[in-house]
Amino acid sequence: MKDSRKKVLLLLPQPHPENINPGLPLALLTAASMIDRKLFDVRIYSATPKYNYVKRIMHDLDNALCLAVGCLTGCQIRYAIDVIKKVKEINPGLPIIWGGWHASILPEQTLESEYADIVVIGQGERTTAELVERLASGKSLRGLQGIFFKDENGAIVKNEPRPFEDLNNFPPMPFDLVDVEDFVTERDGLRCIGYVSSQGCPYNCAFCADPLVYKRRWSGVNAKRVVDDFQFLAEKHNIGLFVLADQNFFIDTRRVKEMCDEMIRRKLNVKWGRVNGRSRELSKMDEAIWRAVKESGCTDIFVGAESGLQEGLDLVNKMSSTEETVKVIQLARKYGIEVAPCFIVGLPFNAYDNAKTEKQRMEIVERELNAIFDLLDKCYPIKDYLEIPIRIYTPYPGNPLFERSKQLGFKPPQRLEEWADFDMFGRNIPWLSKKIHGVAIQLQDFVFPYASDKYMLRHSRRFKPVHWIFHKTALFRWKHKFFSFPVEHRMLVLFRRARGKLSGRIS
Ligand code: B12
Ligand code: SF4
Repeated sequence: MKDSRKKVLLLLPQPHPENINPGLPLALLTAASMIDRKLFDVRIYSATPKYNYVKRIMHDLDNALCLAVGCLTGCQIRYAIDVIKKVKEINPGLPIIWGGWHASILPEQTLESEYADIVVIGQGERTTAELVERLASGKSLRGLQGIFFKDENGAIVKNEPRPFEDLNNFPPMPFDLVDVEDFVTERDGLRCIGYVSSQGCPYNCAFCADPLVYKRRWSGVNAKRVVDDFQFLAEKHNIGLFVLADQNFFIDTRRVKEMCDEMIRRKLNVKWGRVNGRSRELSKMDEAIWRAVKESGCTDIFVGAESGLQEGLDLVNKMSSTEETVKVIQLARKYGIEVAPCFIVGLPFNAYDNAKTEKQRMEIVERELNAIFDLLDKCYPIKDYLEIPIRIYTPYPGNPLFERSKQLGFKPPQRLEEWADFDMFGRNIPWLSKKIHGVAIQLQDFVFPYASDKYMLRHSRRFKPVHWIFHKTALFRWKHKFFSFPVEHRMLVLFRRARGKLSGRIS
């Protein structure tokens, strides 16, 4: 019998030209979790490589109620617009909903675009469910909390925000809406998948998008439910490693302990990791919790170290100290857990106000870099780190450092379409010279990964001799802090590009 239910189409587009896989679409699964599936045929499309999402959407357009897209700031927007253009050629009247990070931060500007009719702001679960019900019944969208929309005359209507809700009020993640197998990757010989156990963060770091979207609220799924999900995915899909997408996992340490204890009690033979934490919480965490974290299978923790300078931490309002970061790195090692300290370079320090020459600007970044190097050297040799993510500061819309960046000459995009071309990797920061940018990229892409023994173990199976040369040169560069003439890094970039083209990943 023909399914008479209207289709709700939810899309997570390709995030980046060189990254065609956004992973398990956790945001869409949660946003869809409260939609009544007796009434609606919910379909999730994700840009995973096995999946021709554009073709599938075009095929599924008949009897569709709406198309809803979720995007980060940056080029993912372009991929969303490409699909919307195609959809509009076939069904120009189909309501187009935007949700997720970018649209939540800039809802009005998003709606000013011809490619958006409705924006879901912040948490998507309840709002999306109510929205599709109203669209299906033809009821007005006025009064529906948590959305902005365009009315019949194209004027933007701003409804009241929806209060942040406890995640435990929502149903469990509806994994059956996707073929989980499509999103399983391999890491360290384990079948690996993404998972998220909390939302939001109570802190207010001046560079971060979280306070804008979640207004410093935080909620965590209760420990039992997290472990139930782990167990289900382990038993049904043979998942051995969960990569946690939580913004700040260690906020409620009691929940962490309960989760770990429950995993140990059930003898779940799985690992979990890449989990984000803040130096202050982690440096103060009870040793019994550290032990439980390790025993339950935690592999690695990502710590927002951000800067090696206290002045940098104060500028970003991190509310932690460099000493606390050092302590966490040492504590994690004590418990046999890898730790990846994440840094930002090119912060818009006050000193730039008086730095008139290139030389003066270089000195500011050099000081910043040297402080990072000192912090790392204080803990253990560079080859023993698992990963040192180092990113060039990029102003995300709406937060205090974004405003500060404008004072230093940063020109933000003014339209949704322009954000699609916005570089999320710091190439548009006016106070950073090309040379410094090159050093930061070299550290991020070449020196830190290749200097690490663990990275080598993980990645050099097929290209051992080449990687060995890279390893030695990265260690040499680190030892002498010599980052000029980055020949090997250039070779690596060319090599990757060629491989990407051969495999069809890069066009
Ligand atoms: C997985 C992930 C990725 C994936 C891709 C994910 C994707 N959406 O395509 C990859 C690894 C590719 C990635 C890359 C990057 N990411 Co990222 N990423 C994440 C991460 C860890 C998890 C996203 C997620 O699934 N969350 C879980 C869901 C449940 O939460 P949620 O997204 O908030 O969704 C809720 C609502 O927002 C809403 N919602 C979300 N989507 C939709 C869609 C619809 C239709 C509706 C109705 C509602 C809705 O409902 C959901 C349930 O309440 C987040 C951090 C985080 N915890 O969210 C960062 C995060 C989204 N990433 C971020 C950044 C900065 C990046 C990078 C720039 C990092 C870098 N420098 O390398 C790159 C570049 C991306 C680009 N555009 O060029 C920022 C976003 C900043 C911004 N303004 O967009 C975040 C918030 C991290 C941070 N605090 O800085 N990322
Ligand atoms: S602690 Fe992390 S998630 Fe929270 S505001 Fe700071 S950077 Fe953002």
